[in-house]
Amino acid sequence: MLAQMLFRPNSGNVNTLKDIGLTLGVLSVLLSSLSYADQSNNHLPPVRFLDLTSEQPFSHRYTGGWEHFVGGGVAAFDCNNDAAPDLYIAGGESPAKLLVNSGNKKIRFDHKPHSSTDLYAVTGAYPIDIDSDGIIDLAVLRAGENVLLKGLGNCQFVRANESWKYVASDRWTTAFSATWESKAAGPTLVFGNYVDRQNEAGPFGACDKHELYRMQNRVFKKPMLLAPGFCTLSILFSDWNRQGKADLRISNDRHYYLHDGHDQLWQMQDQPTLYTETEGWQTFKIWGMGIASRDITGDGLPDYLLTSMSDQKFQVLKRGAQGPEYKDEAFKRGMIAHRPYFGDEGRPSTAWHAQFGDVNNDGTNDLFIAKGNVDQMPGLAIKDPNNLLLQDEPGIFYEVGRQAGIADVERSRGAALEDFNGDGLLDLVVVNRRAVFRVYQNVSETSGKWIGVKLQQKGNNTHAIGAWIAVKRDGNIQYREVTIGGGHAGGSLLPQHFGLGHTGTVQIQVTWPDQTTSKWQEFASGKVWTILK
Ligand SMILES: [Ca+2]
Ligand SMILES: [Ca+2]
Ligand SMILES: [Ca+2]
Ligand SMILES: [Ca+2]
Repeated sequence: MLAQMLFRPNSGNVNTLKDIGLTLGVLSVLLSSLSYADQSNNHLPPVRFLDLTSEQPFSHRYTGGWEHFVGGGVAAFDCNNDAAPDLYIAGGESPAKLLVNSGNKKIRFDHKPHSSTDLYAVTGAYPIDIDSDGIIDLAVLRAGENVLLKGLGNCQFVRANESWKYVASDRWTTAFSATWESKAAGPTLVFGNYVDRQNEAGPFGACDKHELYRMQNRVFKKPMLLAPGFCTLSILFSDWNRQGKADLRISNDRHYYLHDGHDQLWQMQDQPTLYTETEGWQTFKIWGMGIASRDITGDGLPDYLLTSMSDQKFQVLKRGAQGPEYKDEAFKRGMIAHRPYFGDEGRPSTAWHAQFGDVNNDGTNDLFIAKGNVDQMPGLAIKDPNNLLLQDEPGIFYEVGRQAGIADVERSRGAALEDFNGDGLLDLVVVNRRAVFRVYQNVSETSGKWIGVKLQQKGNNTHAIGAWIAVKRDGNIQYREVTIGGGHAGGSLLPQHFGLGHTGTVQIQVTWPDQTTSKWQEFASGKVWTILK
């Protein structure tokens, strides 16, 4: 099956640091001696965001004690089918909020209160059409019982734990991902859990197990436990080697697993098993907080940005690897983002949600990273600005957060980088712990073109999760896997946005979850297209 991994040659990038074999510790020391101040790069097009927080008719904070030091996710999706993305935001000890997009050219959200959605103890949420009726539902993660909300249309939801026979536990859930293991079945859901709240010897060394739910006859069977758990804050089903099915990547927080844990990759089968070092999976320990996935290297395989304290990791599959053998390219690509790029005495950063997207529509993916202290950890930056890393042509990223106007220094957690006003420019919302939820409109004056792609298929898996979209322009192809999961405690289920530079017409090919491949078809830029299977 790994024969498929012989992909296009343009992944033949120079290997610098990985060949030197630097350890993380040595790398950190090396980095601290480098200047990491404003790396302004004049030849990149200017990117500017307008902070519209004070103009919103609501205010929201993610609050609470130590069970809400983590979490604070946001789900972005369209709950009333008007093509304007709506939001569901975690509140911790404050109620979660459903926000309906009521803006026009200017972004605006209105809180839609309802007892089914104004839930307490919510850490995050992910949009997913669980029952394949074409209306998006929500998986709501909580410190305590998780809740599945069935979408009824017109932004109305009803609790569906009982009707779908989803038997939730009392665990502290902080991560979620979903895949369709076959077209015939419903979704497979995995809830990633953090510290075991019932373990009196905890919290250190007391990581909880994860729960995997499969469907049969349109209801969920009793969950299978995935163990050992190592205190995860992000999980993602992703087809890492294009074998035609997703495996489950788990990023774990070494702060609580202490010595025995590491990041994990579960091979999905009836009884999932962990990939081992003999199969190529090189274990490593980070303060794993979030996962952002995208093909940055252009080889048609997903790369993974893992957020952490101090250095981020950027995992790229080794060329010719016979298993899940990754090298780290965060340093050489400028994605380390290990400490604040201004202020705060240079203490290390704490990074949470991360998301790739082309904020200037020049045809290359850029990267947003939410930053913020856990609460009062003195060894880490207290005023920790969020990052916006612009990608230059050779796959190198430059910090422009401050110039772009998104350098909030509050304790940021979840975020969504999506086009909230339909003008083709990716906007940004950010959930902050003990500080106000931020809404930013992208007002960059860029001439770059864009296209939106929405996949739709009949039967189960209406949003074609697991599909790959290829967008070709000027001989260059961008590849995109459609997934549910990753981020930090929240994700989007919206049309896929592609920046196109100056190209007005592109060709698109879809590899559907059943691995059938569509013909290349031509599409005009400047709008969202729905591609049906
Ligand atoms: Ca809407
Ligand atoms: Ca549904
Ligand atoms: Ca870009
Ligand atoms: Ca926009």
